[in-house]
Amino acid sequence: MNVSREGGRETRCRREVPTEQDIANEMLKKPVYDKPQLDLNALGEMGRAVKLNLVGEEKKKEEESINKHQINTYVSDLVSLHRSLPERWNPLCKDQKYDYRSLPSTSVVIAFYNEAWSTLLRTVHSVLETSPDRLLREVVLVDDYSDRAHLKEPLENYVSNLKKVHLIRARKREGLVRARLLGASIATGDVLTFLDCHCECHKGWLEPLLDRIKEEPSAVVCPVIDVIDWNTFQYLGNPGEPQIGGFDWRLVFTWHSVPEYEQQRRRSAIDVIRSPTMAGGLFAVSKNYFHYLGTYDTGMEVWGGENLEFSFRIWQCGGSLEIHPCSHVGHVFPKKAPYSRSKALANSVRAAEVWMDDYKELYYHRNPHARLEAFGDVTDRRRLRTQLGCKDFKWYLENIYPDIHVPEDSPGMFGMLKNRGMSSYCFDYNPPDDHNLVGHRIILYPCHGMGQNQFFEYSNESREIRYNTREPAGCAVGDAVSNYLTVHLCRKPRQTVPQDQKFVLREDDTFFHVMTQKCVQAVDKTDNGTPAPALRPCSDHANQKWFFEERGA
Ligand code: UD2
Ligand code: MN
Repeated sequence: MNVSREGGRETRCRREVPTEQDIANEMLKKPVYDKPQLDLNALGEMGRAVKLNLVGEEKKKEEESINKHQINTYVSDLVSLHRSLPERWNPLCKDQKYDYRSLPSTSVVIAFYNEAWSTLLRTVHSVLETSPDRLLREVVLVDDYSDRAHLKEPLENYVSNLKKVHLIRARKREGLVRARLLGASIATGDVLTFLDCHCECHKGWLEPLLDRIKEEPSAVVCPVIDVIDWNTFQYLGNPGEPQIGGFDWRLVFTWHSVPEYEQQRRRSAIDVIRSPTMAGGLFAVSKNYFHYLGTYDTGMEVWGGENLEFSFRIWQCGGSLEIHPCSHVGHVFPKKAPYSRSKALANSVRAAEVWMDDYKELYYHRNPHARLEAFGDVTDRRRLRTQLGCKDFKWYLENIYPDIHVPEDSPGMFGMLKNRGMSSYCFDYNPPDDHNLVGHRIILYPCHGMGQNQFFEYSNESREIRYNTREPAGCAVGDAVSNYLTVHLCRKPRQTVPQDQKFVLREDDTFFHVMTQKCVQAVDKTDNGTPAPALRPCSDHANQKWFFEERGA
């Protein structure tokens, strides 16, 4: 440290003189390519939103691009393939020092299907411009049998001019699982790092992942996934603390805040965060460990389910799944799915059949049609589970995901909630989206037998009517003012049931609401015209008699 004297006072000069070690380290950090000079006037630079206010022909072109890719590729094409991003990591991450000489090397594997030119190549350039040359063995691009012209010769020519980038092609549509494995099969690095084909890596994203795997080879480590807006390409980042992954009983992946017990386990704000599940697309894993764990279930087609399957397997078979708060990668979440994902159901069933033991029933109850899905042969995957001596799903729930609400599903007390009077109508709850789960009215809707929004469960013990297909679980509340039923978050385990959530299912099949001393009645003519269950003085009326039915007749 430099010390200078000024008028007798000692002032410490903040700037440290770099040591030889620092200079050597800087050299080791050098990326494969340097980012070109920053042009702050360029569209979307530093992750800013692009707003164009187009009219006429150009507006039409923009709309076409959105219809084609479900991403505004008109805007994406105008943004530099080399743009810089705003800093989104915890400032402490900056001070982390890595021993570059001993970090494992990695291959980045990117499978793509019919991806737009600029989103794909921005991913590639971003990897090359943020990954230390010393650590990156190669980028493997796997074309999963795309049929768009720009991904043929033009792509081949373009990448042939890039250092360390290999392009291989599947001979038929493999789906993301087998496409990724195809890429992994030619990867030479110690660690496999998988990315989706519409990502942008934040400065310093790679080192934390590799450092953690060096320390713990059985850790599978995900970056924090920052959001890139599909329309403006604004780098939105991730508000506040990173979130962890969970799932609900439809086997849909969900995000959650980091639970208290995990905050306490961590030694610092930049320590890894254990996560019950991963979103799926972005993670690093030691190649050896990936093989030990049985890579992926190659019986999974196209899209979906593989992320939960791999998450269960990692934890149940002795590994750990973690999110590193110092590793940030942006991902463009499209407006909606850009291609058919019809195989997702069979993939989820495979995951349930291999890893969930009897808990798979909770899934089937909420998705009766999943029970009928042809999911192929899982003998090999079950054998793998035995060979690796993996723990059971009960252990996983209790130890890795203790916050999930495990439904009781006692016989005759779950399924469609039907009415004797309005006999073709069922309880139905349809929250607008998963971020907006509670506070809406329960309605009556023609019974469809598909589970999901019409799946309810009654607990004899706590006297709650639960809507627990999604996570966190919801409970019916009788509103004393409006007399309608809404859904609120259920109390936490061990907390007492609020009075307005207590419904006694009596011998005569009525639901008696304890707080208002009224009964739940199927009402056809409501204030907004939609039939709904409502609280009315108890009577003998058939519209006050309810029963559960597991599946549509
Ligand atoms: C998420 C994951 C994704 C995957 C999926 C579940 C993130 C950010 N994304 O959905 O990686 O785990 O959940 O399956 O965690 N692809 C192929 N062949 C196909 C279909 C897809 O190569 O038949 C590629 C695709 O071009 C992309 C990657 O696989 O690079 C993932 O597909 P996605 O981006 O459509 O999935 P996403 O992000 O909606
Ligand atoms: Mn994606």
